[in-house]
Amino acid sequence: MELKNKKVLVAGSGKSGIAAADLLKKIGAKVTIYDGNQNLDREDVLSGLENREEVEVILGELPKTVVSHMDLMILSPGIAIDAPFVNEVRAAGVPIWGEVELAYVTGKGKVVAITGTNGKTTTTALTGEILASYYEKVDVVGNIGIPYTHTALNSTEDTVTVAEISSFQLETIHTFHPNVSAVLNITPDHLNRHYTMECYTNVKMSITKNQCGDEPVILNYEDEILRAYAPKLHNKIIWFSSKQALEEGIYLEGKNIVYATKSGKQVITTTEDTTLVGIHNIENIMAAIGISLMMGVPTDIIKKAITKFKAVAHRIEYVDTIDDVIYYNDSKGTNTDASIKAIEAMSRPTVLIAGGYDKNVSFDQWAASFGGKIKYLVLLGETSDQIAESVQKYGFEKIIFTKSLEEAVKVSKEKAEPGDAVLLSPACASWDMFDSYEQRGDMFKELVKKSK
Ligand code: UMA
Repeated sequence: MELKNKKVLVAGSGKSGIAAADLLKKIGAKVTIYDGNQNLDREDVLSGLENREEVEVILGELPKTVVSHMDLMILSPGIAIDAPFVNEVRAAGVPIWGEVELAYVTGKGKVVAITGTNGKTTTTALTGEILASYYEKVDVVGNIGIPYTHTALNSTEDTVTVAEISSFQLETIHTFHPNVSAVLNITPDHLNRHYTMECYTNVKMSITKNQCGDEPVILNYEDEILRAYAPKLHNKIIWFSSKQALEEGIYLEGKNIVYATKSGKQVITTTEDTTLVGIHNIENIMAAIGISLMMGVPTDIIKKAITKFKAVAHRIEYVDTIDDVIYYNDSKGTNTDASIKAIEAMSRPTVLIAGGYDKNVSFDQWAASFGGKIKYLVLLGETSDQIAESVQKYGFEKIIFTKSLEEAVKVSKEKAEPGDAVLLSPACASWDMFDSYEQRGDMFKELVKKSK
C-alpha cells in the first residue's frame, strides 16, 4: 500500500504509537493518533513527535465518523485485537496493521526475529551484539524497548534488524518475513489476551508464517509444544538442546556448546566463556548461536561476542550485598516460568517478593518449584490472594502480605539473615501497580540501595 497522503489512525500513544506516527509523518501520511485514556494530555502526546504539524489527537471514545474516513489503522501491541473499537474499525473494512508490520514494509535489509515466552530479551540483546561484531549496521528493536518503526526508515539494504517480537505484536503482522526466526519456548502466559494455549501457540508460531524452503527457524528441542508443532512448518528447522546430543543442530555436551551438521561437529564456545547464569541462559546462547550461524557469522566472532556479553537489566540482575544478604532484581520475571528459572538459579535460602497483574494463569507449578529454598514469600499486587492459595496447597505458610514495593523491601530486609538472598521475581506483569517491569525493577533497585 502506498502510504503517502493516506489517512492513518494510529491507536495507542505509547512508545510504539509515537514512533509509528513519526514514521508515517515522514513518508507523507495524514496521521490521527487515538488513545483510549481520556486523562492524557494532548500536548504531552504531541510532544513526543518530531513533526506534529496537522497531527490530530483523539482521546477517550473513538467517534464512528472518524473510523469511516480512515485508509489504515496501526495498532499498538498493548491494545487487544478484539477491543470494541478495533472490532468497529475491522467491521468498517479498514485494514489493521501492527506497528511491526508498518516498520517491516517501510524498512530495508535483512531481518532476524526472536520470540518465545521467556529469554527473548537476553537472546535478542546477545544476537544483536554478535551480529554487530560482524555486520556494519545492526539495529536491535521491538519488544526489547525500541520500537521497530523508530529505526525502519533509516535502514538500508546493508542493515540487519534484530527484532524481539512479542505475541501481541505477532497478532497484527501480515507480510512480515524474517530471514531467520527463533522461537525459544512456549509456556502459559498472557492467557487473558490470547484465551487458550492453542491460540497463544499459533500466534507465536506465526513468526514463521511467511518463511519457506531453506529459510531457517531456530527452535528449542526440549520444548514439547515446539516439537509437536514442528511438522506443520514449511521452512528449515535448526534445533538446539540443553539436554541431549542432536544429529544436527546445537547442543550442550559437558561444558561445550557444539554445532553438529551432516559433515561433522565443532565446538562453538563453552559454558565457562559466559557470565550468564542458569541453564535457560545456555539455551538463549544456543539460540543466538543458531541465528548467527544462519546469518553467516564466523564461529570465532560468535565466541568472542558471547564472552563479552553481560546479563541484561531486570533479568536475575545482581543489585547489591547488604549485611551478607544478596539482592537480585528479576522484575522481568513476568510469568511463572521465568520466575521458576530465577528461583532455580538461586544458590542461597531466599526471601521471594512476588505478585502483580492478573493474567489468568495458574501459580501451582511455580509454588511447586520452591523446593525448600524459599524462606518467606512476600506478596504484593492483584494476584496476592491467588498466589497465597496456591502455595498453601503445597504446604507453604510463611507468607507476608504487603501493600507497596517499599513495604515489601522493608519486610524482606527484616526477614533475611546473613547468607540469604532476596529475590524480586514477581511471576506476574507489573501493570496493576507500575507502568512497566522496568519501572518496577528500577524502583526495587533504588529501595534496596536506600535501605543500606
Ligand atoms: N491503550 C489504549 N487502549 C487499550 C490499551 C492501551 O488506548 O486498550 C493505550 C494506553 O493508554 C497507552 C498506550 O496504548 O497510552 C500504550 O501502548 P502499548 O501498551 O502498546 O505500549 P507501548 O508503550 O507502545 O510499548 C509497546 C510494548 N508494550 C506492550 O506490548 C504492552 C513494549 O513491550 C515494547 O517495548 C514497546 O511497544 C516497543 O516495541 C513491553 C511489554 O511489557 C516491554 N511487553 C509484553 C511482555 O514483554 O510481556 C508483551
